[in-house]
Amino acid sequence: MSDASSRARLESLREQLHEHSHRYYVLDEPSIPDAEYDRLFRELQELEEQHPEWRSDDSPTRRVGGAPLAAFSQVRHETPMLSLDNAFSEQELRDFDARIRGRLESERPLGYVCEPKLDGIAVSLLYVDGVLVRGATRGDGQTGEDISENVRTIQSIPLKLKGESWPSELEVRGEIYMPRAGFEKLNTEAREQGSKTFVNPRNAAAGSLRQLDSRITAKRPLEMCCYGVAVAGDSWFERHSDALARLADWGFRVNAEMAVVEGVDACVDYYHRLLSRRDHLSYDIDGIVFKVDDVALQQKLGFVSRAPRWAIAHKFPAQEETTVLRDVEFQVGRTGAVTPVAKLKPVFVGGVTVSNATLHNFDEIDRLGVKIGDTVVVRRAGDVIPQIVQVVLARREASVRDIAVPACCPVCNSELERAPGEAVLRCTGGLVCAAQRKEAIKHFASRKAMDIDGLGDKLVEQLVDAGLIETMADLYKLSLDQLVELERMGKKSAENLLAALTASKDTSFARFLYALGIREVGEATALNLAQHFQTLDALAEASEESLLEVADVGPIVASHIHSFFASDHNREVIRQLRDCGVCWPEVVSRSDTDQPLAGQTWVLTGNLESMTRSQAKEKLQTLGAKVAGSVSSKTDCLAAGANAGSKLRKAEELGISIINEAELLALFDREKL
Ligand code: 5U1
Repeated sequence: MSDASSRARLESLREQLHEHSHRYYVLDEPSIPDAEYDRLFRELQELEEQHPEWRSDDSPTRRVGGAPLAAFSQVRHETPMLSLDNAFSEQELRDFDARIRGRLESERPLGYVCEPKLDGIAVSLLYVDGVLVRGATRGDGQTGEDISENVRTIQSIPLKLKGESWPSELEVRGEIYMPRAGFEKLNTEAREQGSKTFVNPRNAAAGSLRQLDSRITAKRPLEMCCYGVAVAGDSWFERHSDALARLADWGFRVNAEMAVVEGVDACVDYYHRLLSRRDHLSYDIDGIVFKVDDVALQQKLGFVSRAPRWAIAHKFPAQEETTVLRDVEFQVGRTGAVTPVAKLKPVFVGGVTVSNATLHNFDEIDRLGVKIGDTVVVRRAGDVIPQIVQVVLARREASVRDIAVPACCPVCNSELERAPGEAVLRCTGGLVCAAQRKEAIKHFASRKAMDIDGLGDKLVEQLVDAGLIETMADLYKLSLDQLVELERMGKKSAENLLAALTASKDTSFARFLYALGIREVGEATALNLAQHFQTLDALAEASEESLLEVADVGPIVASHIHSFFASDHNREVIRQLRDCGVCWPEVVSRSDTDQPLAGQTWVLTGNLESMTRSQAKEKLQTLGAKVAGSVSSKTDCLAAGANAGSKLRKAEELGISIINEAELLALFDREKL
């Protein structure tokens, strides 16, 4: 290739990769497979290696990070990075609105932009002639640190602006944050490797940005959401909401929850709406920022000290609080894992009162260095169970005592063992251990397993404690006379339970396998095993080698499955279950090419009359579909039952295919499911 055509190819590759990154990381709408992206990326890397003179700071190859720096240099912010005043109650928010309307001598309700306040690190990005030239931390608002190398590695930050018309010098402000899922994954890996965990996503984001080696930052799941611009000279925007819309046009991620409202009552409504959804967002927020939308009014209002008069952050209840660790109890799970559970002085955190928190395992206790009597920081965010994330050593008193590792199972006194390389202590009692029996039966009865309506955790404990059941098979031998003897059990409830037990006997092979509670066999693996072996006998006789042929099954899972079926006790329980009438239809074999929905993502919503949602999910999975919980541009089809709500509306907005229950049933019929 001539130099001219190599150069043209290089420019084209850069353009294509910028476009695909934007689609993938900002719009969540990838248009090519990952493998194709990787191929283009490698081609660009090779061209840049052949022509080092063509390397450039705005090339997508810069996202992998570069040589470590000795130190960060200081950056002076031309326009200071302001902070925000806070409102801690609805009244304080109303006072803010009344105050500024008074200053503006306005009787009419003001237009506000409402934005979630992300719990991350505030940064400023400088673009000159559309190219990112500098990224800086907020620092003290006047001077920050130059973290350009690190921000370049964050895929949702454009290295070049999209479109044509932007100010020749543009400063963009926003928050760099770590989504919760990425944070949990990072901490799980750190725990497995015995390295230090981060206290919360904000600290993880800060720690990742503070790296002098940008190759480390490049491996961290960071994102940026933009909330403002600073442009010298002419006024570019009449409204803050226009600025946000332009930022999106130029390729930045702005928060999808952003809304423009009129008046303080609407702000209060927005606050409550988002507070109720806080746990379901994929990132931490610590409140809502309300900003006067009209830029001319913002200018009239001006600033007081270092905060604008035209904006306020209405804070949410804290997700971290301090409390006292009163004691530690040990819970034995279904697989015998002994989990230390912190008993806390009750504390209001993340919107609920928390009195228990997980300590994960004994390595975690060592890592935290926590003792009974310590003051600790508890975090509760999202769907994750409350955790102790830090000890407040400054408040440690002389009376604290060590947490003793139990010498034997706290429930059945069997020996405890620790497998090489595992942080978890396990009870060796197997089904001798009442705790393991109870947990195994709870799992067996649960919704995604045998779905035994009315058989909740408390009732399982009651049945085991009363000596009425020892194994899951015993459930199907219960009589009305036995049940009505139980405390708080009336005749009607007992009859309902017996009917639910009978109904649960008609199941699917995959559900039954999942219900057995074999270690590491989740729903998806159970489905793969059922498809692969088709019969229980074939699976029970399978060698570890043949188990490895199943998708998702590695050596550890294969060994768990093999030893499960090697146990006489387990075989006997399965025999009894089948004798009691547990059965399933024959499994129809489907090769990958035989899966009509392979590669598709489906979402189920609304009430289905002819089957439960989890039955529908299983059938869709059998046909090769991935079944997701929410509608996005990646959804291929929404199956909507009666009374479908927001998911149906979103699918309609996005122009996604929608089918009703009758059409779903027709699909299953056609596919003989
Ligand atoms: N969403 C959002 N967060 N946040 C933080 N907007 C926003 N605006 C800020 C800050 C500090 O400051 C401007 C109002 C100056």
